[in-house]
Amino acid sequence: MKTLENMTTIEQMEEMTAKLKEQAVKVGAETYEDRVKAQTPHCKFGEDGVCCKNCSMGPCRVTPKGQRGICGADAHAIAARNYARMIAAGTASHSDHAREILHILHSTKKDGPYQVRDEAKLLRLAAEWGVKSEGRDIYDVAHEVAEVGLMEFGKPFGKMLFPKRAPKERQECWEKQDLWPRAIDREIATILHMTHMGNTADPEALIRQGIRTGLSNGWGGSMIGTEITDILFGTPVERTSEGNLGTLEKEMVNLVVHGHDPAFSEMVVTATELKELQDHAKKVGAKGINVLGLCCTANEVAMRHGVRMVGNFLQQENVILTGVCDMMCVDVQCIFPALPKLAACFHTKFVTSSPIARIPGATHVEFHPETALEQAKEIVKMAIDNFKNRDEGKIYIPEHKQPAVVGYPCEQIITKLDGVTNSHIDELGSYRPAVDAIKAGVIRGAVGIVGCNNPKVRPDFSHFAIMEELLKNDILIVATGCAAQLATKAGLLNKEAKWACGDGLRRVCDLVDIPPILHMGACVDISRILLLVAGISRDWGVNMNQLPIVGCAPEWMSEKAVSIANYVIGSGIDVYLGIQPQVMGSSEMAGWITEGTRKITGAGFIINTDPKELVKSIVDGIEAKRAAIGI
Ligand code: SF4
Ligand code: MSK
Repeated sequence: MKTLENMTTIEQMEEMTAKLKEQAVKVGAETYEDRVKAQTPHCKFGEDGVCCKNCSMGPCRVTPKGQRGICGADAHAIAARNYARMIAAGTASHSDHAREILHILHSTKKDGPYQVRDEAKLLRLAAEWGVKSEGRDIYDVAHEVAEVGLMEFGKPFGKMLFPKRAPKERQECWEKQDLWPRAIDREIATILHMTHMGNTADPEALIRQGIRTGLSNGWGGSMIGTEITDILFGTPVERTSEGNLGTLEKEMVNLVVHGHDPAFSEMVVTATELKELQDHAKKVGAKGINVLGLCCTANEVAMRHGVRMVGNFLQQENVILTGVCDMMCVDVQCIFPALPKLAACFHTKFVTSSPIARIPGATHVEFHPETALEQAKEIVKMAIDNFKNRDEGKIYIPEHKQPAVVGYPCEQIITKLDGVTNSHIDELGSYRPAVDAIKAGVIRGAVGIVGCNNPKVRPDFSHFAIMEELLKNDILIVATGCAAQLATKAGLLNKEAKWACGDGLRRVCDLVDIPPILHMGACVDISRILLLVAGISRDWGVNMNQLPIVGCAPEWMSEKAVSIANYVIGSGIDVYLGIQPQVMGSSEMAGWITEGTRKITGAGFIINTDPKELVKSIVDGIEAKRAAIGI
């Protein structure tokens, strides 16, 4: 069995970053570390959430001398409004990504650039949404399913469909508390309306609308994004990959796809496999084309193709600093606007592909579904042609890379459990073996570790410290986003990593043949975690808010994360945060997010910026939940 020595430590990752920083200094390039210094200390008003510029009488900020803005809004109203707007923006981002994917489904045709790959999933969704499929062409069904999905954004009457997938108790909570989302765009617009000057100043009302909007993301936009992506590109299955900067190859054309929406990156991956382009790469002197993923696009293409994952959020600049990134092609979200300027210090071609993420200095190739494959071919050719422009004097590729096993959507988890005891009792399958293991205490519980990196804490350190401690305590981890990628980089996302587990979890990993951290995908795939917890609740007969299962975002940074955190607590699952939300200038808001929401949904935030203390509170929280249900 491999041991600690086989993994890549945080210190080794930091050494790698320091060497790449030397590259930056050599070429006179600025990196995020320089900008962090320039921005430190952060504005205290912003950090506390007590500045407002919602109208031009302001900006107003709460100070000992001025306790209210010009309109009379106090710290509580201002912090609550700012927080709600973060939820609206996060929900819009995830959900608009889903809307684009629905349009792709609507454009599918036999022999078209996009086709239906998972027909069974499409037919299940059609049945769930009341779309007739018998005797119909699969593409007619796909188009009608896409139309129903698109209506989830703006239907004028009724309420959203996917929340019906939740257990009965959760649905009753949402009904009773008036949290059942009506339509995604409507919930977002309601927040913007409520927070316009001269409207809501009551934190409770904003907290409630924030949760409802979050739910329209988790049990709406994100879930739609995940389902439709599976229908279009296939539901992922367990497969191997690799991760970290050592996956860049000196002798190959390195093409990095970065962002979130897999529609274009899927086509880029397809194009790199074409013989004509492989031959072209050889003609320019390369051994082939090495396509790699960054951030959540990496998770998407790794899960479906085994494409290697070059890094997570705070590694995006490092990739260019190696001097061997021939092209970085981005879609949407989490892309530093600093990248084109950095790319210009090297030979890297930086290409944007979406009207949603336009960045000065980039080459813009606007992606259209009808011509996607042709455009992808053009992009890959551009990357190949850039291979010759590398500057030998600017190359440094860190050696670190780790093998990983990825691709555990709910369906794959059930299949793995079926391998132990045949528990496939109905079409949905069952999590009973997992429930039995938790009940018996072999596994104490489970934690979904998700989210970004944030330079406010030592990058990746919190993820790692928390993962290491949870595994030791026999707590299974499911991971998505950049947290999953830290696990990849460290070497925790492979089956040999069972050395890191306590005896109980190690036995389960052996028996089920899984790594101790299950890679469930990208940020939108946190919706898979919701369905996993809902399924366990159904099979166990214990409410979601009583299960020894919690969420954790140790290094979160984005507005999407605030939306996610709200749909997770809206689903009755506690969320442990390693970064403070920007509301602490209001004692009322601090109380609402940690305690107040418990009266509404049965869950809240636990915040601690010290990873050691945070993980202790997670373990204690799981044990307290076990005790409360008598196990
Ligand atoms: Fe100031 Fe009120 Fe305008 Fe905000 S809405 S900027 S607190 S006057
Ligand atoms: S990419 S949202 S930095 S997880 Fe999804 Fe990573 Fe956070 Fe972006």
